[in-house]
Amino acid sequence: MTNQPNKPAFHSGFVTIVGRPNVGKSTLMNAMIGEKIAIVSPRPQTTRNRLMGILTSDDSQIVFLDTPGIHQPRTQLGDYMMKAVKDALDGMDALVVLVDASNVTERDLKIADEMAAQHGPKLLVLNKIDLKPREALLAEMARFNGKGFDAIIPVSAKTGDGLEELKCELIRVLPEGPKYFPDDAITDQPERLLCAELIREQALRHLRDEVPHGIGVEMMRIQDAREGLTEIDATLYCEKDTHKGIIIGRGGAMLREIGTDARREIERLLGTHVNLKLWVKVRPDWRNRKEDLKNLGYD
Ligand SMILES: Nc1nc2c(ncn2[C@@H]2O[C@H](COP(=O)(O)OP(=O)(O)OP(=O)(O)O)[C@@H](O)[C@H]2O)c(=O)[nH]1
Ligand SMILES: [Mg+2]
Repeated sequence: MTNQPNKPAFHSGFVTIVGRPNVGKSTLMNAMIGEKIAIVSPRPQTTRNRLMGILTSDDSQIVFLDTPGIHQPRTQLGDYMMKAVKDALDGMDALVVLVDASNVTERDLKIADEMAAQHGPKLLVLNKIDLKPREALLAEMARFNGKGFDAIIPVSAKTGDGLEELKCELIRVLPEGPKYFPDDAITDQPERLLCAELIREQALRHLRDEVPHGIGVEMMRIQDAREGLTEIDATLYCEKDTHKGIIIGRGGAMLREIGTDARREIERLLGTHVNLKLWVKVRPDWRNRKEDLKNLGYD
């Protein structure tokens, strides 16, 4: 191979994003990639798996790993989620600890302390600065001084403020390395999982109280029916008969709304028309049942 002395070094690596539930980890990853890879909702514990988002430029490839929000698990699903966090910390090249600048808690400080033990470069990123007056931001940033972070970076995943700085900083701390994925790859998630997540996202958006936490989506069938049309059958799991009634709604109105909005999102993803059929099934305590967890991809 010929030497190319003027070619700048290529930097690459895996960047794990961790933090409390709801601080905006998934929103941040989506904003960095410029595509919707992870679903987002105002409810805590939206993300249940380790999700990958790949950002490739001329001189770098940043592979983000979005993770479930760190919490005290109370179900086997919760245990699975916390294991997903642990696994994503294994072998990473850099760590982003994300906090909500408009609501920094003792828990965030504790997570920041715990993460100090991790090897490699660590960035503390304060998200949602669009919600925080500039003057008050400095004081929040100062709370993370002396905890061993290589940088403390304020951003808004919503407005895009600070994201370019974050990208530059990540490229700076990532090692020289190969292009792990092809230029056009943005995630490693299979289509059927992305579709199931888009259905769950609409269920999270439309449902209230404790119902959303007990929702799981099983893809029963996804099939190219003919040119430009995909047929999808999916089952929404819930934990109680009363929840099933709420999900279906009066005369089926709620399930129709969830289905219509999910179909629109899936059509955008697949670029085809979609015929989406949804069923609702009660599976008491599925979040503690191995077989059910496996069917939903949480294994
Ligand atoms: N105002 C504002 N809201 C944001 C920002 N980033 C995320 N949000 C909102 O915060 C909520 C949570 O966002 P998610 O991205 O789902 O948070 P998460 O950390 O992935 O949450 P879990 O998956 O539950 O751990 C959503 O309602 C987002 O729209 C931001 O920069 N500014
Ligand atoms: Mg998330």
